[in-house]
This record gives sequence, structure tokens and C-alpha cells, in this order.
Amino acid sequence: MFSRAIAFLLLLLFTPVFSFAETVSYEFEINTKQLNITGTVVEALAINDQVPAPTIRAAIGDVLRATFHNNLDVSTSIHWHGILLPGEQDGVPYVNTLPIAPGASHTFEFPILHDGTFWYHSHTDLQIQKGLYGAIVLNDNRMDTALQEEVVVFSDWTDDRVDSVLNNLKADDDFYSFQKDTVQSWDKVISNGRDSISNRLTSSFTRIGPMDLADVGYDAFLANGQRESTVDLLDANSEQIKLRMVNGSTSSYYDIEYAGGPMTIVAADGQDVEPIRVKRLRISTAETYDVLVSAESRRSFELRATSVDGTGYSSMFVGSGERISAPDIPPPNLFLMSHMDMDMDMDMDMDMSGSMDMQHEMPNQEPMAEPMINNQNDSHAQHQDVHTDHEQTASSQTMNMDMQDEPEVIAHMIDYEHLIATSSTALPVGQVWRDITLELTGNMEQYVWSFNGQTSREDPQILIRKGENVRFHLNNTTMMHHPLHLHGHFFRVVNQHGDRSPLKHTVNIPPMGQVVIEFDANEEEDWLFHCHNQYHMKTGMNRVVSYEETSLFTPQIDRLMQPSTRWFNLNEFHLMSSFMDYEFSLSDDRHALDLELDADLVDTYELHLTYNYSFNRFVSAFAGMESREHHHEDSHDIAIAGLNITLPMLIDSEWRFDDHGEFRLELESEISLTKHFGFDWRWNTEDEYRYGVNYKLNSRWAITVHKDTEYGNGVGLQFFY
Ligand SMILES: [Cu+2]
Repeated sequence: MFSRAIAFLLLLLFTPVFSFAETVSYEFEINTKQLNITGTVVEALAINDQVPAPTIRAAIGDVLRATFHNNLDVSTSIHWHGILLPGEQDGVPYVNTLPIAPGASHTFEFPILHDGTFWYHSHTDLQIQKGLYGAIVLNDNRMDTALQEEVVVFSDWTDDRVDSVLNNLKADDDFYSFQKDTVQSWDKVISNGRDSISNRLTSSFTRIGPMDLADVGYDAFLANGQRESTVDLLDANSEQIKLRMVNGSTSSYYDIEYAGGPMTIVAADGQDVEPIRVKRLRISTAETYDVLVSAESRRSFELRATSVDGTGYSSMFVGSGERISAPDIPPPNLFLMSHMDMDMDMDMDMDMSGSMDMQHEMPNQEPMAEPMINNQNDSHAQHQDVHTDHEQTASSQTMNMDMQDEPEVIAHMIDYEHLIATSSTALPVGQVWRDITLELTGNMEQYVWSFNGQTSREDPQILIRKGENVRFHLNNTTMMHHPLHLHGHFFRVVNQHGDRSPLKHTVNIPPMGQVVIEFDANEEEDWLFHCHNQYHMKTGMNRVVSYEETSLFTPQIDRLMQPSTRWFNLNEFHLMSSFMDYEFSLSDDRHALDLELDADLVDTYELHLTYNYSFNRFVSAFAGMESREHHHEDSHDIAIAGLNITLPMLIDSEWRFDDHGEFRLELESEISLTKHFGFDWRWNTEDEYRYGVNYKLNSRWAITVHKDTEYGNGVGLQFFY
């Protein structure tokens, strides 16, 4: 356990060796910059005119002093991701550090207590998405001098304004899937066969909804700020170099593969781990990995980071000469991933032909005496999924050497089961344990993300006490991945390796997955714990972890969640030949004001105005009024109230009473038949109905044909903004 105390002790021990506390100073200008990634020039945010920002380097024992001048016309901030430091240096506005106002400067100064690969980024608005991120390399002063080291910062890029990205996500859960051509329509469900149909029926019946790997549709993925970058060998005879990989993305995960053979992971999130060889490595948003890769004098090998939604990749070529490409990774088949599988501790591998090969491991299994061989059909390499447990006998390793086998290679590392810390990470004995269960909750439809069903607006704080061993039980109830990050601490990700479970600062919780993390509460004051998918954080998936006795936190959650505003509004129009329908909604995480007006141009209209309170994703209550006039014969103004409940098969039901004591049940749903064609229907117990077909022109506009009991048949346009 790399506790601060031990670090200080080491510092004291070694102080006579290096001269005391060298101060490493940096001076930075934060500016806007015109950037052309896709062929269109758009405004990005840069530090010293660079995207990503310059790499910051320091060594254990140094004092790092970095001054940032904010030349933007908005406030900004700098957070030191993963680094142990005093709270007021952590850089999160409205939690532990003041924002850097427009035109102002701020100097951070703190001692470097540990080594490793980290990164820094803005913690204001969605400024990461526009370029405010860079790598940090902390050395331990006993480097293997011969090895060339290179930093690779992966990121995702959109030409869109970030507030419009957030609006699009809020307005329509299929907005980006339409752009990315990943709409999970029924034609694809059916063409993927029986398992896919059964997955969809199960997920609809249980109301979970389909699997989703990435919410935003990006214009590009970048490695060191470019779609394709290169790194030269400093010494043409180098056979190996070290890559310090940082995922500085706003919301993307990548599968990383190297054309020059397997990568040897030597550190995760800046913490050394027992070396393991992997062919393909999943890096979650905000994680870092150090890997050793082979190099050659005459060939150039591609390091490729493919977005897990299969929509693109970035490359870095290592060395010069003949270019050797990394293999294409086929897009994931979402139709064959079921939540039942995700529910288990799962190793999931995809071979080159794209077929899925799933292998389940029982959670918390005993260390295996013998290597467990993955059921691979890839013949290029021998893939053995080995639990290189520290209990593995020396003789079995020797045997491998004798047989001159290649060391074991993990085909595709997607979780942390293979990571082994280099020494015990066990928490202090004798401290009181505090267990906290956090359900990861939320939904794509409203685009609200939360813990235990409550956004940080409703429940901003988690209280702990200094001197406790704190254990978080993280249970993902959603169909998305969430990369959770705790500021100011390393936590243990509890895995099969017991005392040698790895230390991390960011941990992925897969869809429906469960992970336990624990840490020594050895800090003071307040630290953010949040989903590092910036769109999830900004819509509610964050908490401030406060030390009860020393907390200084005063909730200013709305400011922490900017640019996401509390109240979101949506306007939707159907302009039909026979009638028009206008829906307006103003909603926050729980409350909504809804207005719906249907009218023809002759003698019929219907107006609903309701207030809705949502208890959870599936149940809300409403009260309001309905005013209607139908062909001059049936007109009324009534008060209405009732419940909206999402039923199995994702059918929305409205159970309504009015002030005359009349009860009405209305059912409705929408399904995507193909990417472009949708079908929707609505029916109620007064035998009114409407059904029709839409043809989507783009993410916002559709042509629609509808039949309605009140208004007859109509053709027209449908759009929202
Ligand atoms: Cu998330």
C-alpha cells in the first residue's frame, strides 16, 4: 500500500541521496485555438497552444509548481488526475479549489510523493471535450535509463459545440445512434438470429432496454492530438520502448492493439503491477497504462486504439520504415451481448472473424493451480488466459521456460482480474470498516445518470471518517459502462489476487456488472467521486466524499454540473395534413411540466397540461387538466391525475382518473423497425387510437403517415429541437 506515510518515510530515507526538494516550475497559457481535425475549422481550447496540453514531468521528492494564466472569457480549472496531493491543490471548483476566473492566474504547488503516468485536465464545464487535457509523467529517479519512453494521449473529438452534444443526448436517446448507424432496430435483431431475438425480448420484457456501448457519435479519435501520429526511435537499435498511455477522452473507451506483437503491461493508473502480456487491452475513460512494446530498426508498427462502439480509431506508428498495421477490430455485435451475460464476471473475447467467444468465470474463485486455457479459435498466437497468481509454483514457470514457450498472452483484457500489485495493498489492520453500497443508476431515455436513483442535486455527499477502511460496493444497474474515479486516493480493486489486488484511481463498472473497491481513509476534507464519462457526471453521476470532521463542502451542485442546466426543455412538432400536435416539456431530474396540444384547423382540439413527479425510471405520478372540444359535440374541461408506468416490453401506460370519477387507461409505444422506419401506436379504454409509420430523414426530422380516430388519416412532418 503506497500510503502517504510510507512515501514520506522513503522520502526521508533517500533525502541525503538527492539534494532536497528541487522545485520544478511550469508556466502555462490557456487559450482558444482554431483547430482543423475533420476538414472544418472549429474553436478548441489549448494550453500553450497545444492539444493535448504539454506533458508535465517531475520526480519523487520534487515540488511541482505550475502557474496557469486563463486567457479565456470563461472560468476554468485544472485537476491533477490520480495524484496524491493536498485537497486545496486538487483543482475541482465548488468542491476543494476556487475556479480560475477569466483573465486570472492560479499557481498550484505540491510535493511529488509517488511516480507513475497520470494526467491533468479542466474540471469546468465540458472543457475536456474541447482540448484541455495533457499527460503527467512522474519519475522515481531510478529509471532504467536505456529504455525510450513515449507518452500517448488518446482522446475523442467532435466538431459540435459541447452544450449541443448534451442537448442532443437529452432530447433523443437515438440521436447519435442514428448518426453512427447503430440504431438497434428490429430488422437487425432478427437478422442476428435466435439468440439476438431472445436477448431483445428478455431486455424489453424486463424493461432494461438494449445494450449501449457509447452515447456520443464522435467525428474523430485522436492519438496525441492527431488521427495518425508517429514516434521515431531515438536509437535505431532499440528493441523495446515504453509507452505511457493516457485515455484523456471525454466519454470513449478503446481496445488497443499493437502490430509488433503483444504489449507487456507494467503499470496501471500509475501503479506498478506484475508484468502481464496482452494482445488487446481495453482502456476505460480516464485510465492510464504503461506498456512495453517491441520495436525494430526497419519497420514501423501501428499502435491502434479502436473505439469500443466500432465507429473509428486513432493510430500511432512506432519507428520508421515499412509500415505494419494493427488488425482491424470488427465492430461489437450488441445484439449478441445479453445483460444476463454481463451480470456475471465475464471474460469476453472476439476473434478476428468477429464471432463472440464468451467464457464465464465464477466470481471469487480459488486460485487455479494450472493455467486455464481460453477457448480461442485464433491461430495467430497461442492465447492462454493464465491466472499468474503469486501462488503459482516456480516449477511451472521454469517448465514454460524449458519448453521455450512464449510467455502467456491474454487475448483481450477487459477487466482487472489479471492485474496483480507488486506488493501487498492490504488496508491497515484494526481500522473500522465502513461499507457503502452504490447502485449505478440512470437511463438513456431522459439521459439522467445517478447513484442509488438520486442525482447529486438530490444527494450530493457521502460522509466518511478519517482512519476508516472504506469499502464501496459498486453495482451497475444500467446497460452502459461507467468509469468511476475517486479524487485524492488510490483504492484497491478487489480481485482474485487478495492482498495483491491492484491499486487504481479509475475503475470501469461494465453494464450490469459489480465491482468492490476499498481504500484507507487517510485524507482530510472533500474529494469528488464521479463517473468520468463527462456527460454522465454532468447529468448527475457524482458525489462529494467528505471527511465528516474536516469537511468544508457547501453544496453548489448546480455550478459543479454546468454546462448541464437543471431545467431542460424539449419541443416536438407533428405537422400533419389533417392535424398538428405540439409537445413541450420542461424537466429536471425528477419534476416535469408537460404540455400537449392536438388540433385540426376546423373544430377539434385537445390540450393537456400536467405536472409530473418521477419516482424512478419506471413510475411517475401526474396531475393537471385536460381541455377538449370534439366536433362541437363533446367538449369538456376536466382535472386529471394518475400514474404513468412503464410496462414489460417497454410499453408506456397511463392510469388516469378525472374529476368526474371516470377512469381511463392509455397504452403507447414506439419501435424501430429499421434504421429509418419506425412504428408507433397509442390506444385507450375510450377506444381512441392513433398509429402510424415514420421515416427518419436524419436525427431530428421524420416524414410520418398516421391514422387517428379523432383526426382521420394524415401525412406530414415530425421534428424536435
Ligand atoms: Cu457513467
